[in-house]
Amino acid sequence: MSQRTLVLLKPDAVRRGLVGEIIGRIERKAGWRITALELRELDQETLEQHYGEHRGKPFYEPLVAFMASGPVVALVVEGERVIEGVRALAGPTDPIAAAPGSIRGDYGTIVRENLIHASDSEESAERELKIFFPGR
Ligand SMILES: Nc1nc2c(ncn2[C@@H]2O[C@H](COP(=O)(O)OP(=O)(O)O)[C@@H](O)[C@H]2O)c(=O)[nH]1
Ligand SMILES: [Mg+2]
Repeated sequence: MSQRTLVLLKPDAVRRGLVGEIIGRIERKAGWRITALELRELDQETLEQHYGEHRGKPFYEPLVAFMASGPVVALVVEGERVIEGVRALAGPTDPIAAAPGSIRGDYGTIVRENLIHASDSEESAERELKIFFPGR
């Protein structure tokens, strides 16, 4: 089942020079393709749309501030079961709980600064792709 997913390499990944490392892991999965890629700074409106489900939670405001603290790399990745697959490569939200071998497990320690966003379902992917790559 070929799918499309939205991936964001968060400002910590860009600042720490981990973009190549993380994209390399995605590229090496057989048959997956990067079909869009852009370095960009996210404005407040984009972040409010993207993280709308978390509005009101205690981590929401600092999360939005962090995501606006520097450029991110936004990617569209296509391929077999790529939504589930990139989530598996990323690991769970808390990098300390994430298994070694996953991106968050290998490089993260702080829950907020967990390096990567990846759509969590087909519905989320469709919604998020419209926000970041409208008309694609
Ligand atoms: N500080 C803090 N940040 C959180 C917490 N939960 C989530 N976040 C941040 O908010 C992002 C979005 O949360 P969520 O959608 O639940 O996690 P994800 O889908 O694994 O990225 C996470 O990737 C973290 O950067 C939390 O309990 N504390
Ligand atoms: Mg999420």
